[in-house]
Amino acid sequence: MTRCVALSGGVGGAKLALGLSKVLPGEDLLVVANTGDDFEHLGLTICPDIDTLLYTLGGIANPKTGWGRAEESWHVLDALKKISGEAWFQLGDKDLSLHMTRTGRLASGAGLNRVTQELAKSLGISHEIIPMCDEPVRTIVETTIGPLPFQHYFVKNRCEPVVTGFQFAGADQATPNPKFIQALKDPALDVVIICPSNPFISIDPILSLPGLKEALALCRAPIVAVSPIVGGHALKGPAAKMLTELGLKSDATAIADHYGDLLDGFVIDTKDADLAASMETENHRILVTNTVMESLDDRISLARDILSFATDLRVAR
Ligand code: FO1
Repeated sequence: MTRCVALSGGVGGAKLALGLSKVLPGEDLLVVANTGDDFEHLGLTICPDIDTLLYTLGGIANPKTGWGRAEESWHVLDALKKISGEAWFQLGDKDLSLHMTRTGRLASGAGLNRVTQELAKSLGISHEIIPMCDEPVRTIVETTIGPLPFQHYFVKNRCEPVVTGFQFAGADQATPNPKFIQALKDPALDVVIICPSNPFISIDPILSLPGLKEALALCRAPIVAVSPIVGGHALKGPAAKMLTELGLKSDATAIADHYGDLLDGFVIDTKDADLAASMETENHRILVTNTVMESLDDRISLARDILSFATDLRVAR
């Protein structure tokens, strides 16, 4: 029975998901991956956040980048540079084997959820990682130079264009993963954790699925988000830059405001302890702890802190 549902984007979310996987048995953790970053590239379906979670929980992630595989080789990419020059998105040889397998299975009619379970099994992962839905949802970043498909904004343009908004193409036609909805309805669920992922591009695509916000509002377990902003800066990626470009304050408060009433609890870093008093309300409790996950021990101790915070929130209800 699932006791913890974690909503995750890529690298930051996967760090916490790994910590949770070290303290919870397989049947007690369900990790829901954002698929808004997915795209078709070189004829392959690439699902970066699912893959970052698979590689991280499978113990084979590239420790430097957080995405892609450790001990990777780049023969195909080198050959591609000579043939077509289409090498802006770095796909390693080992990583390619996963994209090829997924694309083949999708072409033969298997859904993304099923394919993800098959890939997780092949990597020996005992915790469940599921895509937010089977249908394609594609994040479009609206910028002052026009709308950009997510990976064109993120990788090709190195997050440089000024952001004005976001669209999640296909979200209104998608059905949230039934496992996800079932877990939210489970009376034994202890907590929903929104990982320290970018709220605009990693979590909002999940929240944009039909009926999802309502399902979260009806969920009896506390909903706890972890700030991806520490000391006014994003630990990784463009979250702080996006906040500023959208005219918002670049601090943890803006993240809590973004999620608003959805949250029962919010986790901020010790560096931001001075923000806690002004953020805490009766319905919205604050946990101050170390959220910077450099080591495996950091990931595990943050996971434990959040689970014990969730227990307090349940008792206080
Ligand atoms: N991120 C980059 O910044 N540059 C890349 O070339 C790149 C390649 C890549 C390949 C496979 C994969 O699963 C992820 C990859 N990422 C790359 C990361 C990814 O694009 C982003 O981190 C996520 O979409 C944001 O969560």
